Amino acid sequence: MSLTAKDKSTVKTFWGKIAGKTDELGAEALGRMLIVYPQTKTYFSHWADLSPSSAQVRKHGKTIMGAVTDAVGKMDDLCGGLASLSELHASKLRVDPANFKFLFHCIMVAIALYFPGDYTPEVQVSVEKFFQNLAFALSDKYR
Ligand code: HNI
Repeated sequence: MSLTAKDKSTVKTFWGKIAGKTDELGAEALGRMLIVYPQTKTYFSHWADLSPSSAQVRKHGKTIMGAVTDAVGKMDDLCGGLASLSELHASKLRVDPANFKFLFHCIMVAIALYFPGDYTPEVQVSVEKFFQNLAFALSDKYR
């Protein structure tokens, strides 16, 4: 399902609202993913501590949300814009793309917890479509 002009503007406006909190949202989301979907821990077995308060988890959560924010600016060509990140996850990190939706689910839970008033059903529809397109783009180089 491709993003309409309305979806793009809704996501951009919403991202503007949450801009000051994206580091925290990323940390919350990654910490949750590692607990709620424990099979995802295998990819981070080289880290000393996988608990939500761990410095590595918090730092990487921030990195991931930084990449998501970057993707908000690339909504007109997500596959092109995320090609090298997709290549990295496919060839080097070898992350099963099924895991992308687990992380996106946790990011949405974090957003709903931190921004209950702003995360209306209308915003959720567009954000979910954006994440579906993002997961598709991140899976593009798996071949
Ligand atoms: Ni992901 C590294 C972005 C989902 C496992 N990941 C990165 C980096 C970015 C990134 C950015 C840093 C790249 C670099 O060093 O150049 N990852 C994203 C995004 C998503 C995502 C935008 C989707 C929302 N990654 C996932 C998922 C897993 C995952 C779902 C596994 C369950 N990523 C990794 C691992 C690394 C990684 C492992 C390397 C981490 C490290 O530091 O060792």
